[in-house]
Amino acid sequence: MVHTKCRGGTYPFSDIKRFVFPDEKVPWDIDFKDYNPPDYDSKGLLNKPWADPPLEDINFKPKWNTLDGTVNRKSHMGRLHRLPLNPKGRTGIGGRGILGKWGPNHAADPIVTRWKIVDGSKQLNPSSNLPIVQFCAIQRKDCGQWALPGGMVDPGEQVNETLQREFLEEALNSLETSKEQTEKEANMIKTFFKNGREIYKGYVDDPRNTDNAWMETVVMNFHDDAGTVVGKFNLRAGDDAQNVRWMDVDRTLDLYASHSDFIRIVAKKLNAHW
Ligand code: RP5
Ligand code: MG
Ligand code: MG
Repeated sequence: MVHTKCRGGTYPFSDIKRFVFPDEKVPWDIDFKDYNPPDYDSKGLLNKPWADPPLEDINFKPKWNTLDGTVNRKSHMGRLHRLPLNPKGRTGIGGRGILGKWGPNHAADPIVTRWKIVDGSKQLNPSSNLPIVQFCAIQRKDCGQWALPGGMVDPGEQVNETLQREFLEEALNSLETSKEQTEKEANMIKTFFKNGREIYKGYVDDPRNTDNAWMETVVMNFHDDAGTVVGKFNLRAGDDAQNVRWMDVDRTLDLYASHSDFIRIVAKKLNAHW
């Protein structure tokens, strides 16, 4: 499948228009002499501790394809070239836009699920006769779209730590909750997140992607089969999330970036309605 969400229209938080071209011109190995995308490297990234310097900075000597200090510059998608090139092809914009790292920007996405229960019984979809699964969805502050409560892997952080931290921040507002309450919830999440299933690892079709910088993620499913653990939590939106709720899963879901594709895999694996 070609990426679509990082093509066309105006680049997020800018007035820069992406170069527009048809699907068949996406792969780099298709000749496209007239390809002339604008370059954009957000000024907001200058001197940010979490962002790379501009590529022209002579002191910037990134080690691609390896763990460069605490920064993971290995792509899940294979080896990078000298100047990192989007592994899925052209996006209509060069530079790194508003993404902090040249090349892969690593994130992690937890899909926390429970069965839809009404009056004590599992709800089946009348057409498929399969049980309806619900997942914990957040509404992003940056674009208003519903999404998974995921986030960037901090330098030196393990992916399983990111999954727990982001869930606590975005779905349980740990940054603005009392220390005692957060400690209690963090401990429960730590135990609950021990049993996860890997759903996906790789490229994300994110609207912030460019020809030289893109999102990658590791997606894990944590399923509360009895609905007695996280399924009972009082969800509270926090950090990059303006809203949080349990959302019914079916094929009409229209989520941020590639998140609906990840949910479809979970629905199939749980033998739930899609
Ligand atoms: C998406 O952006 C990932 O799948 C993840 O959900 C998210 C990470 O970025 P922030 O939420 O930190 O903006 O590509
Ligand atoms: Mg976050
Ligand atoms: Mg986030």
